[in-house]
Amino acid sequence: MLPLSVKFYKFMDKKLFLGDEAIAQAAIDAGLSGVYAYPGTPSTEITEYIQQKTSGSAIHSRWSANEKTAMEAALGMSYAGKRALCCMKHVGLNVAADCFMNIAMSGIHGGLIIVSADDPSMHSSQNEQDNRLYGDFAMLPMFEPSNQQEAYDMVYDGFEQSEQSGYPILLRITTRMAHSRSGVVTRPQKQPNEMSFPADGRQRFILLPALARQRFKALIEAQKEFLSASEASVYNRYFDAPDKKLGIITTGIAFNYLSENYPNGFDHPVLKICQYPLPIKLIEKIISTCDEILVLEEGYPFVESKLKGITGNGLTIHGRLDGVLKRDGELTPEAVGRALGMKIEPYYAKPEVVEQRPPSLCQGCGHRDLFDALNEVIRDYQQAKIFSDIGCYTLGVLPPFRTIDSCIDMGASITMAKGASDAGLFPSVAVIGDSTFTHSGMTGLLDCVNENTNVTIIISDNETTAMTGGQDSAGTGRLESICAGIGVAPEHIRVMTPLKKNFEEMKRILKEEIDYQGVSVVIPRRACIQTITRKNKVKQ
Ligand SMILES: Cc1ncc(C[n+]2csc(CCOP(=O)(O)OP(=O)(O)O)c2C)c(N)n1
Ligand code: SF4
Repeated sequence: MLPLSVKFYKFMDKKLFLGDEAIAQAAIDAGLSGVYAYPGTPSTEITEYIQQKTSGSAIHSRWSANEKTAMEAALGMSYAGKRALCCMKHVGLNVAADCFMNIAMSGIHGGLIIVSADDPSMHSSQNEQDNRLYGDFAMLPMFEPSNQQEAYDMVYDGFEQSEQSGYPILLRITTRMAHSRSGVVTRPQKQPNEMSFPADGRQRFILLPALARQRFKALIEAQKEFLSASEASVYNRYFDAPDKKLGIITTGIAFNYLSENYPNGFDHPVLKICQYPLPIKLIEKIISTCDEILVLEEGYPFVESKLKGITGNGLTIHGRLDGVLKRDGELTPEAVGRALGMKIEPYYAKPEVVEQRPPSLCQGCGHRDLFDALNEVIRDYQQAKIFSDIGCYTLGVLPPFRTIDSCIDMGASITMAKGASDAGLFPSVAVIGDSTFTHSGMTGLLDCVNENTNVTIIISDNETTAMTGGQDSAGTGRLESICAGIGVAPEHIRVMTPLKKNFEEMKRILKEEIDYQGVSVVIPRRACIQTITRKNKVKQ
């Protein structure tokens, strides 16, 4: 049965929210004490919204250095009894995975919701991993909203559910949920929790083997409770319909896409899943009622694979694994319609004048001047390789620059340059941005310093996190002292201003440091012109 408030939603005032904003507003309304996050599309707007709406209040909302520090700080706030939200893009959960897997062991005290914003189709990511697998791996309860109102309700009620169960909740959204708008009814503002500490803190938060073994047993025991909550959840619903030749299981936003194809009601029974672990009884109901099953889910064939385990080989299951839907990429209402055998006309044909426009560095960007100078310098070295990182400067792969040779994950530029140098490569050069350097480049630099590796590390410092929209960068104003603190010789920390007029000086510095047999750091520093323009507009 739907909660009473849901029935009255249509009569109430609605606010038009992005999925990200609905999550943020719900957290504020639920008595949030702090959001901890590192920017990453499509999750960034959650924290930005909280920063905007709660500026000057006691709610913590400053960006963290990376996703792991964010999650650990959120856990600390929860330990002190307060409600915390922790947000990241999907690959961020890889960085925070050590903490995430172990929070499942310790549990929480104040309510903790962890948002993973996944990016199927890789609109702005290097992979399309589906973090429901992480939730399942950690054996934690998960929510996956089918619309913005559900996203709001899941967060608003989720803090309390998290406190009652003693475990965090993973809220998994995808790009379209994060970045599309719909009407949301908000609920009354709650007061933040007072500070308090877990009565059994030392039994839970010290994961020494003897205690951790107990905690793992407790986590296994808690699965029954998570399952009953999921079976009884208002977010998991069975819709009966006459044609039982096919039963359709949807997860998250796929329910929305299915509904678009059936404006007058479903022909086939539908099981909508938006809370995990999988509601086994509801699944048994649909598989025992229908001849065949179609699974519609955004991301990996997560439910589809599990279903094969539940049903054995007896039942025909369609989805991403048998090719009825594409194995990769986002779902769309059209793809869902086609999977159901409907004739789908494209809603909007692409006008002929529209051409593919590859992204490029902005005119006047400091990264451009760096690449121009670096290209000229490395021309003299036959073997030179440039290991890059993730940020605007990754566009240095495109013409006219074609400078970089790699881009794997945040921080990998420095460590890959190190490994290649260890293998005998010279010159081995890393290009990394200031925000990425403080996110996860610093530890790699320490490895280089400890072994006096022959690498040249270029920290292209535009004093912001430009690629995700110009958020503050954790090391602004302190990069030289950070590098010196890690142990780079001060005379090999070279700062320059990437401007055309300094071209010859830039080339000279780069060549000197490439030729130096040891660790050198070059910092081309000039503020991102887009971030400056945006900040100036806000000031006006
Ligand atoms: C683990 C992880 N977290 C977040 C992101 C999203 N992201 C990509 S690059 C980047 C930072 C870019 O800042 P910086 O290195 O300073 O380079 P800039 O874009 O400013 O040139 C972020 C946050 C990501 N790709 N991976
Ligand atoms: S947003 Fe800033 S850093 Fe990125 S390309 Fe444009 S000017 Fe350069």
